[in-house]
Amino acid sequence: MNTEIYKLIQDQVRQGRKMLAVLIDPDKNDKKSLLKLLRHCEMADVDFLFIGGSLMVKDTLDATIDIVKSNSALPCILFPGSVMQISSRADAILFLSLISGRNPELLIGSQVVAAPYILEAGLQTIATGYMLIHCGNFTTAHYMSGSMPIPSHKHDIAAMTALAGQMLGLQTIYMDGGSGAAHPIDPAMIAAVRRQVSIPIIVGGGIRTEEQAQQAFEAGADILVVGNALESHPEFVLNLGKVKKGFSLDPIN
Ligand code: 1GP
Repeated sequence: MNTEIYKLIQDQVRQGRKMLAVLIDPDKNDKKSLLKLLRHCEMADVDFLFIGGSLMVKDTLDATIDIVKSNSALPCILFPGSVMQISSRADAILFLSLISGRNPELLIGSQVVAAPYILEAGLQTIATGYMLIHCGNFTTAHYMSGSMPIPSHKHDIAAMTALAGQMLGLQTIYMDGGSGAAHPIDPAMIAAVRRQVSIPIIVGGGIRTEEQAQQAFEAGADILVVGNALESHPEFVLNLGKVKKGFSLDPIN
C-alpha cells in the first residue's frame, strides 16, 4: 500500500514542524473563489488540501479536484462525509472511523462498503480515529453522523478514546468540533489527548483567529484544519501560515 503522504506527515512531526490543512467543501466553492483560495494556500505554505463535506448536495467533487490538481501541487486528501465521496482524482483519503460515536455504520459499516472502491481508485489511505467534540453548537457533522459528540469539558473521555484508537492501530487522531463550530476545541482537551498518544493529531473546527491556532498548536496539534473562516476571507490563511512557521524548529539550535 502506498503510504507516501502519511510518511510525509510523520517526517514533519519528527522534525518538530507543524502543518496546515485547508478544507475545501465542493458545494461552497465556485471556480473563481477556489482559484483565489488556492493562490493564498500556496503563499501561506499550506501543507494539504482536505476535500469533502458532511453533506454534499451538488455533484461537483470530481470537477473541484480537477480544478485543484490543475492549479496547485498541494496533496489532495479526501475527507469524506460519506461513501459517495470517493474519487480516484485525489491523492489520498482519510479513512475515518468515528470512534467518538457508537454508530456502527460509521465505525465499520461504511468502511466495508468503501474499501473496494478505495482500492480500485488507488488512493493512499490514512487510518484516522475521528472524534467529534461538542464546541458550543450542533453542527452538520454532528447531525449527519447520528452520534453524540464528546462533551467539551470531558477531557478524560477524549484522551481515553484517542488512546484506544492508537491501541487499535489507527495512524492519526482527528479531533473535530465540526465545520462552523461556535468555538474551537479547548486546548486543555488537545493537551490531554497529546499526553496519551504519540500518533499525529489533527485538530479542526471553529478556528477563526491566529491566537486560537497558536493555542491549538501549543497544546499538541500537529495538523490544523481550517475551512469556514476562509470562505469569506481566504487571505486569513496567510496569518495561519505565519503561526505555523513560528513553530518550525531552528536547525541551528
Ligand atoms: C471541519 O475541521 C474542519 O471538519 C474545519 O472546520 O470549517 O470550522 O474551520 P471549520
